[in-house]
Amino acid sequence: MNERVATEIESWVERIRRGDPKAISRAITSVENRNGRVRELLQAVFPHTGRAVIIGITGSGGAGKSSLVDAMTSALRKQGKTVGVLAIDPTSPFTGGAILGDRIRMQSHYNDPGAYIRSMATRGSLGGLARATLEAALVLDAAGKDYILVETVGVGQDEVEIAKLADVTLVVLVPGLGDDIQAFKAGVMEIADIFVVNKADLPGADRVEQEIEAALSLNVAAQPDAWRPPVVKTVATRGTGAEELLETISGFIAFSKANGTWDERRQRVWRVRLLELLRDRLLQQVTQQLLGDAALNQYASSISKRTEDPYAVMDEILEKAGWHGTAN
Ligand SMILES: Nc1nc2c(ncn2[C@@H]2O[C@H](COP(=O)(O)OP(=O)(O)OP(=O)(O)O)[C@@H](O)[C@H]2O)c(=O)[nH]1
Ligand SMILES: [Mg+2]
Repeated sequence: MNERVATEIESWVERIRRGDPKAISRAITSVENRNGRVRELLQAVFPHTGRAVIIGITGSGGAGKSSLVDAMTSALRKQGKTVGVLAIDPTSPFTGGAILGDRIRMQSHYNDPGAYIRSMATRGSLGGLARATLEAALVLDAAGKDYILVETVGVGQDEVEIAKLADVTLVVLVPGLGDDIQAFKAGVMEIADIFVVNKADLPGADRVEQEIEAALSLNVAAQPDAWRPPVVKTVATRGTGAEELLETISGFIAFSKANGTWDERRQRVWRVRLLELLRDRLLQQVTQQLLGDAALNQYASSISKRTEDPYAVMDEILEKAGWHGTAN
């Protein structure tokens, strides 16, 4: 990195750390698009991170996640805490960044410098969303946000990956889900630290709570001293239950810090990310240095014609790259 770039990065990080929304936005856009000096930026940002609490909020479409995020933000701001919100939108990969539509429901916080709100998408690359979310959270962490609220829709693989990044994961359910709760169960039970039954003003909230409790008691695998996810009822549109939810979250944080799972979880996140970085870097090196497009096509062609086998090709490529170990 030359001196000019280093100075640029330095002042960019400076502005991020002061909480400058423009600098934050530009950083998150770089993260989404993998453009600019994103690697250098993240490296410079990293020493200033590790303090924020990341809260993941997931649940089916329309469950009231955004309303809940809004209510939680209000309650946190009342406590003097700063908040960063990332609304992850895996369904529309091309809306990237700028859209702060109705889905976010954060109108009341737009002019509050203590709350930064952003919707996020990645262009094209499937599975890149978890990485981008983690990196955007790093930016907000460096910007001094006390809490980072990450909203994701549904329980697909991408969402589960994102939920696993969070220090605390809330799963939002609503009355009237009926059989959906069954379908929901499998993917959700393992990631939920706290269940939120939102729309508790509608009939059937108690039933959802009972169903969750029933499902939890079936979870025989749970250790006796493990955290049992509590159920908190909310009416997000009125802010009802938001304070209780924050207290429950604090309780979970204290519990998992005391029994070590807090650190374990963060360690797991970085283990996964480190392997990804390594894989990306190694692949990039190999493809850039000795496996250009033409060579790759050549290999693929001879493999498909059965003049070479793919395993021998692997060995050949690795040998050229200077790795002589035998693969399994
Ligand atoms: N009755 C009632 N309606 C609610 C409550 N919370 C949210 N809603 C309504 O439910 C609808 C969806 O709310 P959102 O907060 O956008 O839900 P969401 O889960 O973020 O939706 P997506 O992001 O589209 O998945 C809106 O019309 C809200 O006004 C609640 O506690 N009670
Ligand atoms: Mg929403």
